[in-house]
Amino acid sequence: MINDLGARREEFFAGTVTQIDTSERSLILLCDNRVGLKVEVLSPRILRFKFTTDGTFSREFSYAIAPGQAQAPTRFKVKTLSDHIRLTTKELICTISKVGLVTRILDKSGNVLNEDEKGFHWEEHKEYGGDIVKMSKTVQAQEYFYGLGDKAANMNLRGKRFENWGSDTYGYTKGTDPLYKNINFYMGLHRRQAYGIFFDNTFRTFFDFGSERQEVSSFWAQGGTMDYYFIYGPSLTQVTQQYTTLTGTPELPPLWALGYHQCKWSYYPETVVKDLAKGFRDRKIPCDALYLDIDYMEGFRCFTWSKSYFPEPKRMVQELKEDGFKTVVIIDPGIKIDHDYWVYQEGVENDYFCRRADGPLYKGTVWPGLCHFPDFTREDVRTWWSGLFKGLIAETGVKGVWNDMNEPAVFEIGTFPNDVRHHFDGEPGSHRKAHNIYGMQMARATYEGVKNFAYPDRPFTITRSGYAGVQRFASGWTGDNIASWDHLWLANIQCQRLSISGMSFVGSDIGGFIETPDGELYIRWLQLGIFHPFCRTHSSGDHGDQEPWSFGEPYTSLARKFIELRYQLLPYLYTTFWQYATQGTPMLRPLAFIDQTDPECFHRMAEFALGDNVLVCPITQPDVEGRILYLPQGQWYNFWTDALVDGKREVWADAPLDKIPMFIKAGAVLPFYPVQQYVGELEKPEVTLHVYYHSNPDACVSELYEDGGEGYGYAEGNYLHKTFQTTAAPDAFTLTQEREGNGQDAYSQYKIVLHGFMAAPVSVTVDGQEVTLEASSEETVPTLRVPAAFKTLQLQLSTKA
Ligand code: MIG
Repeated sequence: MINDLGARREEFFAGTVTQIDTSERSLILLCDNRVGLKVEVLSPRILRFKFTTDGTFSREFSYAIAPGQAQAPTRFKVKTLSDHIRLTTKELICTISKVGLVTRILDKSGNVLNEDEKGFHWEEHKEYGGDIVKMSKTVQAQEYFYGLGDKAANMNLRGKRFENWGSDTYGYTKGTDPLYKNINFYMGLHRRQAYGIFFDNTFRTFFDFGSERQEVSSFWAQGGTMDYYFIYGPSLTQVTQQYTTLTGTPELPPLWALGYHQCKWSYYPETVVKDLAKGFRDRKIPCDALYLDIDYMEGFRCFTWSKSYFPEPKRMVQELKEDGFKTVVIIDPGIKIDHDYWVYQEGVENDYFCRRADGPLYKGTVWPGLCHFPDFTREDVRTWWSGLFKGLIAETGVKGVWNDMNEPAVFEIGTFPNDVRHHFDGEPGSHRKAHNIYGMQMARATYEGVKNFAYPDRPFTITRSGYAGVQRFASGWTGDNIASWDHLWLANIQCQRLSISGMSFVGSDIGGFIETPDGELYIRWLQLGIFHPFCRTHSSGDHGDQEPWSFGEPYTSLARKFIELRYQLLPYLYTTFWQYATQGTPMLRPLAFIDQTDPECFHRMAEFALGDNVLVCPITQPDVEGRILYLPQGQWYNFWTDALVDGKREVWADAPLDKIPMFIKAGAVLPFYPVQQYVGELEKPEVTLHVYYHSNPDACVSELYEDGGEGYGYAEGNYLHKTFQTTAAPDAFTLTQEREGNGQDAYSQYKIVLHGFMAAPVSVTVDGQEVTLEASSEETVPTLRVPAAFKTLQLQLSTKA
């Protein structure tokens, strides 16, 4: 294989198996040339393959894998045959050749899911030592590839090569690679079955999906160990779920974090921030969070405040809070070399900063000028960093922290030189090994600090860089994009891809960071952004204003309309987040995740679902009145018109500038809040259940998860998980509710709005009691109110069979 070092070099392969051992969880094979393979059986569907080239397996340590993953051992059988060894679990068959350790994984019916081409091989890294570890696999017939985090490429990765080496890619475009995040996880889909591969290696890694040779996919790293997990679905959603529970899920965010956020580089001084806040409230445009970018600091010194711009930060933050705004501040890893600066002093005194190979502290130039950088791969350094947030969070009242520049980015030379040393939590190494996890460990330290000082409130953090598993510690954004239609298209793909790669709490800089959108582009972007779990307008600020009202009418009213829709969708978004937090289910779902049996869905990328019941397709072109999109199988209601549309075909959706193509699954129950200017403005917001008719006798299931939206009461059972089922019979329609959890309803009644019913029902009973429909001139669809604890709502229909 021609590797990234550009030359053909000598490659080595496994020899012949001479020793076979099994333990409770693993099969261990050793070859005559000291190459070894440990196959660990994590579950009937998850196998881990870890190789050695010298007879000893590296220590069991991973930044990616969430702690507490150890489960009861899984039963498996091992059989030695003439030329191979066969391991079987309840779901999988894995064969490993005795010569060369070439593996093949099949489902229990014998269909090949994944097979090695050459399998494991390596070459020596002549310059740095260690192995360049490689794996090659056969591309299956009609195989599609997905995943890999933030890649700015088509949804299907086939035919392309990618690199993971976190980079500050200001103004990237489609095709720029690598980007900010390093998520070594991809999925393959063929013969309607999906599997995933997570390559847990922190060195610079590469993934080739038939780019170098059409029939071969491969992945390799410039050091470390060939250590990968094979995850069998069979559905794509199950693959992401298993990967995400392996590498962890975030805790539930405070509900306000799902509101609308406003950011710019930078809002200062205080009067500007106050005017901004007033701008939202005066215009009645909902907003929950305002951001302070690097200019809030004194000379870009982290954990300080500019005395001239923000003389009394605590008072300002408190005043913003009284108006419903949460303050989020940026933090960078670079600590200014300044002998009079306490953070610098503490770092030097305790030797917390990274050093060069030959001993001196590493110096790099970023915003503050020359800086040292904490070694976040040391526990004591992380603890110190966490403690630094006391002032911002506990004393000043800041509610969230935004981790930037943590690839790590350094002016002029890009990142740290390779020789910079890192502790790597007990296995010291160079920046080559630590680069890709540096940002994640910064995010981790920040998260722990914010969480500690925010308690009993919930923490909120964001990060630009990260490695697999970073989702446990922070939400993310897609970095320095551009105010262009191409970038709006990209934002859609990148957020979906991050979501299926285990990181759902993501969004893009709405409107674009670099340059300024016109009103039309801004509104089209916002229309997409309200469906992203993280919803923030951000801009570099040096070209023009980018507030929802910066473009004048009709744009201001349109911005308000869509931000209001975001606030109405909050109970649905929160439920979708809860599914992600508890089951690893991606919040944004490409069509391939919705129907794995329909090949048309495999390459579609503009359309996506948010959660179980909402399908969206953004407009990413100027001056259009709508677009063609593909609706997956089933029946869908156009959200704007309530028209019922059959899926599994292309449809035209009208979408002048005041609409985005948006469809609701027939049979769904969609919970809405009333519009609020910020989360918590209404003490007891009434939930409206939008019920969408379907004529199916099989139940359609929708969920609603609710808790305090803040604090940890849910851990004590103070939540309500409601399951709604809708079923149809001739002349009748039933909605049932089941409730689990000890929480209290924040409201006594639901408002129920009936969509898609040909006529108002002739009678309605709620738990046996007849109720009347509300006669309201405002409502164009039948509406009623029912007690929040209702069990069965029975609608008698006369006209619709
Ligand atoms: O070198 O803090 O991606 O969101 O506004 C630029 C200033 C540093 C890059 C971030 C961007 C942020 C900006 N930062």
